[in-house]
Amino acid sequence: MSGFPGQGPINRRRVILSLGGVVLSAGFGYAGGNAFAQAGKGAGQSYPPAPAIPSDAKVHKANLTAIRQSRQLAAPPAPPTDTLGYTEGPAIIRLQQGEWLEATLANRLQEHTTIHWHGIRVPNAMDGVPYLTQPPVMPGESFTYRLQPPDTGTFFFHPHCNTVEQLGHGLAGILIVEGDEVRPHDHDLVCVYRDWRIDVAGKYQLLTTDAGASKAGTFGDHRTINDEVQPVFKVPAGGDIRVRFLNVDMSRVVDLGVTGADAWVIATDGNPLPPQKLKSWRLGPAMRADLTLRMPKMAGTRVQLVNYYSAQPIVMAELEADGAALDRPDFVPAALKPARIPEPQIENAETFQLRLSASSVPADLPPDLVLPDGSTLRYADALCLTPKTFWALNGQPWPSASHEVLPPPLVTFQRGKTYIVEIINQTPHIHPMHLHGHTFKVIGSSKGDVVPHWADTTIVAPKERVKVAFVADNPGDWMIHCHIIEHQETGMMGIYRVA
Ligand SMILES: [Cu+2]
Repeated sequence: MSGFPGQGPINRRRVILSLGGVVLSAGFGYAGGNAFAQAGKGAGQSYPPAPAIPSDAKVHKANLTAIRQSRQLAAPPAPPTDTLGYTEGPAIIRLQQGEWLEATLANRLQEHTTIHWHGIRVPNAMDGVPYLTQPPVMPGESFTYRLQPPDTGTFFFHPHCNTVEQLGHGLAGILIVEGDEVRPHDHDLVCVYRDWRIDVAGKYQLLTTDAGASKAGTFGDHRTINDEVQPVFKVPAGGDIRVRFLNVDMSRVVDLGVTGADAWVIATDGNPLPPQKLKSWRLGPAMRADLTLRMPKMAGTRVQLVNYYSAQPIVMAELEADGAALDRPDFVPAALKPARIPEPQIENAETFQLRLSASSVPADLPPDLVLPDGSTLRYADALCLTPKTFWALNGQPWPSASHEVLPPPLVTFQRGKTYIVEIINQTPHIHPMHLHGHTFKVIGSSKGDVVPHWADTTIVAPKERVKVAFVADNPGDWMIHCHIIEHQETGMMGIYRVA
C-alpha cells in the first residue's frame, strides 16, 4: 500500500532538509519558505515579482484548501477512499475571459504543496513550481495566486512536487475560461478522466513502481470520469453538447473517440482549433480536447466516449438524450473564436533540439546527509527529489550535475524571438512533453502530417521527432518536462529560460 501524504509514519521522501544541513521533518515542525527560497534559487537570486490586480479589475475569488477528503470510488459495499482534494468536492472554477482569478491555497496537508496552473500563460511568479518560482507552501501556511488568464479554454491545476503522491491521491482542480463561443451550446459537460490505483475494496495499491517508472508508467485499473466508472450523463435530446475532456491521469494515454454521434474537435489543450471531424484524438496525461456534437432526438438514446488506446475499445462514459427533443436547425459545428496567442514566425526561427533518453546514471548529487538515527538522506528537499533516475533531457537527468539545488537551464531563449523546439524521442516509450509559460504550435512530425494546433503538452512517440514553435514572450525560468509523472520525477525534467 502506498504511503498517504499526511498520515502514517514519516517516510524519507517527506523529510525536509535545508542545504545547510538543518534537519526539519514533517512531523516535528517546519521552517518557513525563506530558507528554501535562498537554497532554491541560489545566492543572490530571488523569486520573480508577483503581479498586482488593477483596482478596476473584475476579480473571481476562490478558496482552495488542500485537504484530505473521502470519496466513494470503489463500488459499495467498499468503504469510501481517503483522497486529497481542494475544498470539498471537485473544484471547478469558471471565469470569463478578462477576469482575474485570486485563488488562495491553504495547505491543510502534512507536507508542502503549491498550485501549478497547467496551460495558463501566467507571469513566472504565479507558475507554482516550488523553489523555482515561489517558496513551497508549508503545512498550515497559505499562498494567494493572482492571475488573469489570457486565453479561453479548458485547463486544470495541480501540485508540482511529490506529484505522484499528491496527484495520485486526487489533488487537482479544473479551471475553465469562458468567452470563446460564437454560438452557445445547449449543454457544457466537463469530463475529467483518470485512473485510481485502488483495488475493489477502495484501498491504494503502490502508486509508483520501478517497472512502471522506467517504462510506460504505473497504471491504475479503476478508470473513472468525474470519479465514477462509466457514468451516464443526461443531456438535452437533440441538443448541441460541448464535451470538455481532460486527461488528468498520471500515465494513461487516451485515444478519444465518440460512437453514436458525429463529433468534431474544436479545441486542443483549451485552445481553439478549426473544427476537425473526430476519428480519434490522442491525449497523453495532462492533455485536453474539447468536442462538439449533436445528440440524437430520441430520449434514452446514448452516445459513448470511447478510449481506443487499448486492445479492446473501452467505453469511458455515456451521454443519454434526455427530455423532449430540442428543435435545432441542421447541425454545423461552429468554430470557436480564434486564439490570441502570438503567431510564431517560422521562417527565421532558431531550432533547439531536445533529446529524450533513458538514463541509469544518477544525477551527481552531493554526499547524503547522515541523520541523527544513523540513517542517511539526500541533500535538499527530499520531497522534490527522487532516489532513482531513469530518464534524461539532453543527457541531463533532473537534478543535474550541480551542487546547487536547481540545475542550470538547458537553454536560454531570447525574449520576443520565435523558437522551434524539436523534440527527439530516443526511447521506446511515449512521452507527453509539457512546456510551462508558453502555448506552442505543433507544426510537424517525422511520422507524417500533423494538423497544426496550439498545445501546452504534446505526445512524442518512440523514434518520433516532433516540432513545436512559439514566440518566447514570457520572461522567466520555466519547467519543461514529461507529463507521465513518474518520468518527470525520475529525471525527465529541466528548466528553460526566457530572458
Ligand atoms: Cu515520459
